[in-house]
Amino acid sequence: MVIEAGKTGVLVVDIQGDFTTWKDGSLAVDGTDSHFIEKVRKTTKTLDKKGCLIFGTQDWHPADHVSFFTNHPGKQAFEVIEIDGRTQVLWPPHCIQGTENAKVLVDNDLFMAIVKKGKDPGFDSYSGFQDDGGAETELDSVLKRNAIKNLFVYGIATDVCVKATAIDAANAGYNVTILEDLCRGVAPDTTESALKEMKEKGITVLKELEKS
Ligand code: VGL
Ligand code: ZN
Repeated sequence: MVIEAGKTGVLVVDIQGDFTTWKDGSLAVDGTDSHFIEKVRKTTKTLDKKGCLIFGTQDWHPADHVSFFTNHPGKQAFEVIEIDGRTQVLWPPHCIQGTENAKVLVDNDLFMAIVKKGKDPGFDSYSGFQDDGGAETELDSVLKRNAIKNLFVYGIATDVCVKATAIDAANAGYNVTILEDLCRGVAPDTTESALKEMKEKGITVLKELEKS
């Protein structure tokens, strides 16, 4: 992808302590040690220097959030339930508003905006654009306000929030490129199928920035 200054955005998805082994997170995803985070930080800084505008998403749940297994008596972590016809994976409590491990682990000064998601106790929000109830965040309007046409997307987790956010971005008309080496997934099989599904939706998957 040619980087046109002011037209290319970067969306750093959910680089937060609770998703990392580095910070001993409650929902730590494999391969998210300090070395991985350092690589994310370095590339984000490089893209900023190249003239991209940096945006982020932040999972930001209240303690009584519907996605926490602890809020469903008798249920265990990673069980899947139906709520009002929606499928809900029950996760360990994570990214609780105002806790240390909810912090974004990339220099916050780099970001034009960090969009919080999953604030409504009754709805999960894998996508940075909208929650499972269809309530939109400010992400699309913020990207449009900055005339963003092209988007690099990377972060955690490939098979959950990166996938949902990238597909919503493509559906909203952005030209999306995933940087695979800066993504980590919850499970190998769903990560592989997520990359396949994203490609089928017209999303470009690159190993890393140097290859672009
Ligand atoms: C995520 C599970 C629950 C993610 C967020 O950021 O991929 N995964 N909440
Ligand atoms: Zn979450």
